[in-house]
Amino acid sequence: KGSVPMKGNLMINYRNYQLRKVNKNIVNKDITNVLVICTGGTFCMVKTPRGYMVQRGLIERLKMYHCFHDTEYAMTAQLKSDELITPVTPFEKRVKYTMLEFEDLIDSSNMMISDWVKISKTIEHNYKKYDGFVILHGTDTMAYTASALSFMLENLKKPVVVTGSQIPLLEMKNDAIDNLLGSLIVAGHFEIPEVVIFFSNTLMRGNRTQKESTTEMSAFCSPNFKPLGVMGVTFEISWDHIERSVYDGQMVVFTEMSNNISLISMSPLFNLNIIESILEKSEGVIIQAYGMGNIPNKSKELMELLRLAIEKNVIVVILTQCHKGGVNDLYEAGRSLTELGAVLGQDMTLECCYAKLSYLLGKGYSTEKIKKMLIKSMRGELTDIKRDKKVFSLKNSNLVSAIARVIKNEEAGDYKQIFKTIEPVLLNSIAASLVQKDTQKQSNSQLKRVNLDQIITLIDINLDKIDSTGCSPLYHAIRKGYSDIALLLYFKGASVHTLPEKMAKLLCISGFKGDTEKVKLLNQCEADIETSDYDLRTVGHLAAAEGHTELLLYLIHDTEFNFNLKDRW
Ligand code: ASN
Repeated sequence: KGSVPMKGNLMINYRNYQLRKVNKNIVNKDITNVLVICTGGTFCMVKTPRGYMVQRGLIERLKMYHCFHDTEYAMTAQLKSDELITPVTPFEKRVKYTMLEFEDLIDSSNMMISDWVKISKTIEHNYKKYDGFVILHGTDTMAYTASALSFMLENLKKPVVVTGSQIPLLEMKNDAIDNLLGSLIVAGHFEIPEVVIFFSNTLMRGNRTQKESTTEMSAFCSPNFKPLGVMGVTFEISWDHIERSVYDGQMVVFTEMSNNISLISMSPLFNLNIIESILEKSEGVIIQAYGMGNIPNKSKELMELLRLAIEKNVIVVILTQCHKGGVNDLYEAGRSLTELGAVLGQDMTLECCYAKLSYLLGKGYSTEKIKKMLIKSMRGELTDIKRDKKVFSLKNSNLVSAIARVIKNEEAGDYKQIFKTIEPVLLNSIAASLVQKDTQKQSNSQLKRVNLDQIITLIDINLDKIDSTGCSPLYHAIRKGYSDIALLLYFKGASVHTLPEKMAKLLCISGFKGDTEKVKLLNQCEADIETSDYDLRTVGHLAAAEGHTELLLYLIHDTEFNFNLKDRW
């Protein structure tokens, strides 16, 4: 064994490992299937004496462009009349797409709940047949639709890409071609189980977007969340930020959205009579407050109106008028409102807040449940910094400012030592308050899980921090068999990082011992379970050699394990 060129082998293995990891997110087919649902918008408009108006017949227009339809290839491919096929994409595939043009195309300013229902039902109806979906939509209400769909399409596992254009396809110079082509590439290639907007070469989480420009080609922004991808010569996607549903079940569509929601945009000209009637008639009220979430709290009348409304179970959500950032209760002028029972909408966009409230009210949940869900991220729509002050206050803690001071002054190499010192303190504080709060006996691992969950939400830990041995926290949790901690980390977005030789060792020992649970955990957390050791042996080899039937059956039935991998001998 000593003569085996270990390093070389490992490098090859590592390269394969990386490659496989990347490919995991790309649809594994030569021709992928996409459904394009055309709802209208400038994309399919023409100039008329009465201004721009929608016009049907998009499929025939698209057929004129080689980039949208490879006529030569299409002749051999026996396509249906509503099907088109692209030339070979940069990812060496072709995207075959069906064009479903709605009977009544609309300027998206006419978009209503019934249209969202129509779009989502169409997706549900065709869900199994296609790898991804593109929705052609006007830009005016695109951010609303993308936000709404992100909630309505529950348990989504396929990409839904919403796009449109600022200039019609029919005009000589336009942004329609690039936007649709990019969207077809996203929907046809990538396993992004989210509702996204692709516009002006940028891929954004739909419920984080806003239309920011009436005239520029880059009409959309994502003020509080970085784009998920940028298309240049290459297509860079931030895979770590892709939101994935944690449930295994089927995609289901929720359609009972509520429209009993109003907006009060605070201004020094506020009118108590108008505010009173809004509060009286709505189930949910969004207050677009000043700055960090402040309102004119010196007005006793205004505060009394709000207090009464909240008492009557009206859901009051506070957002900011600022273009960036979220709200909090740093100022008394804002805190007076949360003390009455209003909810901080964190860094949600207005469009998304409407959609989320509409969804939660439509579900008919209790006021308490709606308030709880509003501050939690359900589809990656807000930055989830849960600050449960009763359990542990970071704000009031001298400890934290002391740590901050130390970290500022220390060399990077001392971080490890600092973390070693503060970790037990954090754990103990949280554990102590939990025990006080809940005298029921909890199992050790349950306590650990809760603690870790709280620590992760309390402080901004980089979950993928690699230690000096090359491993991430998730790897250590799996190695030690803490399945609850491992799954928690995984669902919070952590990845399994380690050196390939360590991964191979862990897998091979598990194979040797027949430790099915560990292999399952590794697979669940998306580790590459085919990683092999220096003899090119895998968990499959070891499980077979030691006669561990349960593990083998798991590998055969529940994973895509490649049993054709050959070892050196
Ligand atoms: N008014 C158009 C729409 O929203 C604007 C556009 O698509 N650029 O349908």
